[in-house]
Amino acid sequence: MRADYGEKIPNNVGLADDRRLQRALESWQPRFATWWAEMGPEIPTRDVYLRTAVNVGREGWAHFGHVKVPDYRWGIFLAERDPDRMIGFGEHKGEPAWQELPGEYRAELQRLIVIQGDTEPASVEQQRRLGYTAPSLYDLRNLFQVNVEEGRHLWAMVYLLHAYFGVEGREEAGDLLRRNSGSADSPRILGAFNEETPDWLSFFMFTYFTDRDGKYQLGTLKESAFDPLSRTCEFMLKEEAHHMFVGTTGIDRVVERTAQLMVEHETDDAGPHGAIGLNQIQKYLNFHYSVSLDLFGGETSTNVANYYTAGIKGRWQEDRRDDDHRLTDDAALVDAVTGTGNGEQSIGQTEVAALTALNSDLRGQYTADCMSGVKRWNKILAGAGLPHRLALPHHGFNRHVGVFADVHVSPDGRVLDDAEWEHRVPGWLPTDTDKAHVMSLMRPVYEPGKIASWLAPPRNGIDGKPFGYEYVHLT
Ligand code: BYC
Repeated sequence: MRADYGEKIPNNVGLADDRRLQRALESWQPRFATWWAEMGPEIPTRDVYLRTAVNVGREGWAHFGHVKVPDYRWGIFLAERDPDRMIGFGEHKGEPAWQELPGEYRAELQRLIVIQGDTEPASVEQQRRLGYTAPSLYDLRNLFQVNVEEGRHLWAMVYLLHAYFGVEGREEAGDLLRRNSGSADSPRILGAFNEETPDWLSFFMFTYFTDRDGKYQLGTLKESAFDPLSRTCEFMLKEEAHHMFVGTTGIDRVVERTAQLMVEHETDDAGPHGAIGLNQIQKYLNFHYSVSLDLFGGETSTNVANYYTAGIKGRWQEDRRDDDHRLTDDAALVDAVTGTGNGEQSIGQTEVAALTALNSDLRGQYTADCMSGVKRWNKILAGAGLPHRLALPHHGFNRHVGVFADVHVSPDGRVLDDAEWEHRVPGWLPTDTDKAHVMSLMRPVYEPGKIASWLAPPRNGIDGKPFGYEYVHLT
């Protein structure tokens, strides 16, 4: 279906032909606008050079231009429908994908869509003050880009709730704007989305590690038998790639600058020279990776087994898996913490039904992907002639969900007692001193072509424009 851009809500779902749905979404629209004004990016701008999704086809789906941010055209776009699409896994494998909501899975689908929807505005809330400390106009523009697209992803989930879940869906859509990140009374659903993103190192880590959880979760929902959800997630993944690019290249640039100053000053600690110490980068990495691992849920989960069997949440790249795509007779190994005779605990593995191990399966795919970033950053360090290296901590480190929630695990994978953990943790997670140092570097640089001291400029600008382009006009 062609994109209708003349509508109040740009869409390619034929909204003009469904007056009830159109009215419902048009009544949600001003609430979104109010939320954006109150909880979205705080820094006032005249306009920002933004990408706007205008279509879903291969021949080009986005338009770039300076936009007044409150006038951004948040639209509803689903990837094109494949009329022959079949369900790829679970007990309905081989049946045609569902175009309508199946009554028996209504509650589960609603829950998954609400959890997904809840993360999108949460991240905007977490990042709302970052504009005041942007290290360059290029970075400020990227922040706005990420924020407006998270807003569009919220629209994507709100569309599904309104279109398929009746009164309950409309209520849930309202609640997505009522809950707020970090709120004591009505926090966001998942832990990582109630953490602060107070500085740009945290922002780059968040877009690298937490947005990457988004990539993997959306990848599993793209496999869903519920075709509207699948098509929605497929298109969201397209936008998501830029968010992770911001994280990957952001951390590249921080590491590059730190390495440069370490070499220049022949020191292990570039902190006193206007950069972020490598040790501090490692601690921020440890924090964001471990918090993001919690987003995969428990190592074993009956929820995930039920989702898979029902056909509503698949595996990452389901069609590339060489098995029966039902998994009813399969086993898998998952992490387990076991006690030894002398009261000590160690980390091992235990065999469980493969269906219940799917959170672990997805987490494993995610970790392998995260490793590629670490390799990149280590190449930068090696290229600078430095022997130092960054590393992912053990997946049991600093966990609050799953089998590791009740034990302390060191970054190298040893179970520690409380006393050793307390003693060692300041060396592994950002301390108040580390945070204060990073914050002290967060001074805004709004002059086109200029960049803050603590990171290198990007290799390329956006949409073929140079780094020095006026991506943002502040008021
Ligand atoms: N915090 O059976 P389990 C993104 C709860 S990010 C708090 O293991 P399950 C984005 C769980 O709800 C991607 N609670 O859980 C990134 C359950 O509660 P009940 C977001 C948690 O269901 C950046 C209980 O603990 N999308 O898009 O197998 C910027 C037992 O857990 C947490 C999705 O997550 C937690 N971290 O797996 C913007 C996809 N983890 O049932 C956007 C949709 C678990 O006992 N969600 N619990 O009351 C899901 O697929 C699953 O719900 C989860 C959890 C993977 C999150």
